[in-house]
Amino acid sequence: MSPPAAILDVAAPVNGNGTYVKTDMPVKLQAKGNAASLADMEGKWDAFTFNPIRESQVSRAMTRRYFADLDNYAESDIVIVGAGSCGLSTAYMLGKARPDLKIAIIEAGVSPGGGAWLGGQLFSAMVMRKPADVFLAELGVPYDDEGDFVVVKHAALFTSTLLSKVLAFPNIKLFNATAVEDLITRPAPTASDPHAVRIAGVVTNWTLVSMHHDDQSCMDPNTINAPLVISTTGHDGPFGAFSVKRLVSMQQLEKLGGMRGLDMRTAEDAIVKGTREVVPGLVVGGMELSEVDGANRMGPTFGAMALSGVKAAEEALRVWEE
Ligand code: 48N
Repeated sequence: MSPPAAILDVAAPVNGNGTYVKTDMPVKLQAKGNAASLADMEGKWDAFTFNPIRESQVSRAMTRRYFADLDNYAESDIVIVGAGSCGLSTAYMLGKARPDLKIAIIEAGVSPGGGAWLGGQLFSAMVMRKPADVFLAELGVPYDDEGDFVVVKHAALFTSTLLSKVLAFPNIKLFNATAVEDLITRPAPTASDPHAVRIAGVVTNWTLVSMHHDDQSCMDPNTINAPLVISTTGHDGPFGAFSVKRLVSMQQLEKLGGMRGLDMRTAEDAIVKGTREVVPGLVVGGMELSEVDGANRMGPTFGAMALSGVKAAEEALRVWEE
């Protein structure tokens, strides 16, 4: 079969209702609006070509958006620190409840999701104890019902579904590969503590920069002002329990509670029930909270992360509406 004629530089024919009209003329795949179907590529790869581009267009397409977001979210309504299962669950609940609020998520890792890409060790399935199945149903994540608990066939199915829904909210911006390396504070003296503060935002830097302050000097950070910060930075990893440890080092908390040994039945109730505003302007949820109250850890079960996120969002809106 002779190769089809070179792709003609014509727009794909579109009929009156905007759908592609299939022709036997090989057409260049145009941008959105009159894109040909995938079927039009079948068997025509020899003549296939992408639309033209100049490298600077790619650079500008990325940088214009990123710097517009940095400008827009420099003043955020709520900042969520940590895009693990708790932080993402919090973001989902807030994004759904308050589309009017500007919500910035700061995630130190390049890939958000924290510890929720595997069920435990290197096993894929994710266990959630009831009633956390209600959150899975809200997201439309299928699971096997095992009575008192449910099992998602792969943890990545939960995390990717949750992440995609969070990122789809127009009022939520994820800044990944970006670490919170300090908290913005304002004096908020009380009768018992003249040095008490209110949290008023976060101090950020590229994560790789944050990890090299010991061997490179004067790499100053950026900032995001926000009247409310929700910290869900987990209990492990290079920055684990970040905000709680920073509160201790700035004498806003007396000491770390110290996460206790594994006890699923104790840990999950404690984390969900304990999710709260720990100091004015800072709500702590997920496993970071175990470093406040000394809660047990629960190991490879994630219902508490999801429902701590649900409660963190509720706490945040309570504080917001005070
Ligand atoms: O998944 P994590 O670590 O935290 P959670 O609380 O969302 O979920 C915890 C859960 O995965 C468990 O640990 C399970 C249930 N096991 C319990 C157990 O007993 O072992 O996510 C925290 C996220 C991570 O993605 C970090 O990269 C990020 O927070 N992070 C930060 N992001 C920005 N700035 C920081 N300073 C920072 N610190 C951590």
